[in-house]
Amino acid sequence: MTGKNVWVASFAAAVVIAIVLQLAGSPSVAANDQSSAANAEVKIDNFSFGPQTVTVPVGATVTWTNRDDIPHTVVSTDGLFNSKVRDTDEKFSYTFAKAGTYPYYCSVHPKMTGKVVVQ
Ligand SMILES: [Cu+2]
Repeated sequence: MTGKNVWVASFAAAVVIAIVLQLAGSPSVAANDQSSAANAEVKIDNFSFGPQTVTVPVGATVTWTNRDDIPHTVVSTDGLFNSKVRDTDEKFSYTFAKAGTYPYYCSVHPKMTGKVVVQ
């Protein structure tokens, strides 16, 4: 073996060791990405809000999307928010700044009800 070949061989060995150490030393990159769970999505489909109750932290934004083929609204029972009529695939969002329980309904179909719990 020439000196150059020894150097190449040891360099290659070092690269292999580095790769093995890196694979062994990175157990899970996605282990602590809890912050992305703050906001919530509610789907409107088949004359119902789903999930019917969503629980979010203070400051979270809830987005409703109308997946039904008829128009619906999202209206707070307490008057806090009031969407315009949402046609198919249209969205409505509201950001909840205070803790509490916020019931809502669809003003076109008042039997459609849901709840946002902010804590
Ligand atoms: Cu409706």
